[in-house]
Amino acid sequence: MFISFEGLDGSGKTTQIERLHARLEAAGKTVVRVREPGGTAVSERIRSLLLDPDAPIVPRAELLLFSAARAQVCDEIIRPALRSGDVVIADRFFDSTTAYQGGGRGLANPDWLGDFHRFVTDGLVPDLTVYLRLDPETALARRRARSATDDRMEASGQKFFDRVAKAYDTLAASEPERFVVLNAALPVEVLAEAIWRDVRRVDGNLGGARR
Ligand code: T5A
Repeated sequence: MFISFEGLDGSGKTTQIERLHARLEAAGKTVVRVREPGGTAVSERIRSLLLDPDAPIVPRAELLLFSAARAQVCDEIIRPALRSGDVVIADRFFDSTTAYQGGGRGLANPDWLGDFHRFVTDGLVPDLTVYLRLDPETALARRRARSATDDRMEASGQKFFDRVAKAYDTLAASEPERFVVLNAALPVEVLAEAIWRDVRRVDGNLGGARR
């Protein structure tokens, strides 16, 4: 089973992934976690470039770099883990590129990006995508509470994040079978319960009802 988490910076993905990871392991599953960009030696190097506030990157190069990091983690980590029967949890996947580069940077329409993502991932699509929906102001406040400095993406400005949030909403509405949309302002444990219910619904072996 392949589960991805999506949402604005600071929406609570890491917090929820940690909880889901623990629950899945307690249920006897082997869990492989990846973060995007990252997860392999090459992808982590690309991550350093992409987040460095002192290295300007033009939007087309940005889209290609995020996608290059993804192609590597797909072949090196995600696909082998799925073949072994492990559960893979990804902190972001191609929906981030659609929302941030497609919506935020205004680079490409979703049709073009859909074909491009299929090429990059060689057809790999998450079974379930948890979208933690949070308004951009609250997301910013959470980031500020954690750190006073921005990485290169976080320094893109609030209008950028407004466009990203809008793109996520459009994306989630266009694929209601794959996306679960949750209000990320709810308490951590309430969200964790809701995510666990959805994961069990998709994976009948965990004791939930399949949809
Ligand atoms: N990017 C990425 C692209 O532009 N294109 C792409 O294709 C890809 C893959 C990655 C950056 O790259 C961009 C998106 C990003 O800008 P990153 O460092 O990996 O950068 O950043 P994020 O994935 O956004 O991770 P963050 O750590 O910033 O945010 P999280 O993981 O969503 O949030 P989390 O869990 O760390 O929580 C943030 C704070 O909120 C609190 C937590 O305690 C923490 O302090 N919190 C809550 N508070 C109240 N209520 C809740 N329910 C809470 N849940 C968490």
